[in-house]
Amino acid sequence: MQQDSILHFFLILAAISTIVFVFVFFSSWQDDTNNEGVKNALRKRFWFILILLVSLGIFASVTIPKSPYFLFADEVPSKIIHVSAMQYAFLLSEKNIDAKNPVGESIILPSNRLVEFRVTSLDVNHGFAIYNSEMQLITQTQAMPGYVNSLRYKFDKPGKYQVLCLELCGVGHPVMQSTFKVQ
Ligand SMILES: [Cu+2]
Repeated sequence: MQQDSILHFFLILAAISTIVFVFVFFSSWQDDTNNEGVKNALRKRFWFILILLVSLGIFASVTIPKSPYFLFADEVPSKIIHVSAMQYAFLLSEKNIDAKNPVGESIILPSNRLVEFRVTSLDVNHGFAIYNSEMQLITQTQAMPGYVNSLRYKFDKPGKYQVLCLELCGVGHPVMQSTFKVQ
C-alpha cells in the first residue's frame, strides 16, 4: 500500500540520518597531533554537504513534479463546485455563494471526470479535506478568507465522500463537516 511505502521510505531515511550522525560523532574522537583532524573534518564536511545537496536535488526533482498543485493543470474541469467554509460548516454549491447570504446545496459529482473545487472562507482559516468512504484523506486545501484556492480532483470510485476541517478554527471545529456523493 502507498502509506506503507511512504512509512518505509521515512524509516530508511531516519536510519541513514542516524548512521551519519553516529559516524560523525565517533570520527571526531580521534587523537589530533599535527592538525590532521581539522583537515580531515573539513574534507568530511565538504563531502557531507555535497552529498546532502545532491540527494536533496534528486529528491526535489522526483517529488516536485508529482505535487498535487500540477494535477490536471492542462485539462478543463467538467464541473466547478464553489465552497465556502465558515464556523462551523462547509457550504458547497454549483452556483457562486453570496457571502452576505450564504447558502449551500447537496452535491452529486460524476465519477472519472475532472472536478474543480473553488474554496474560500467567510471568517477564519479552515482546512478543506476530502475523505473517501474508508475515511482515508484523499485530497485537501486550505480555506482562507479573501482568497480562492482551486483544488482539482477526479473521483474514480462512486460513493459517499466526507469533508472535514483540518485546521483548528474554534470550539466547533470537531463537528465541522459536510458530505457529497459521487456516482
Ligand atoms: Cu476547523
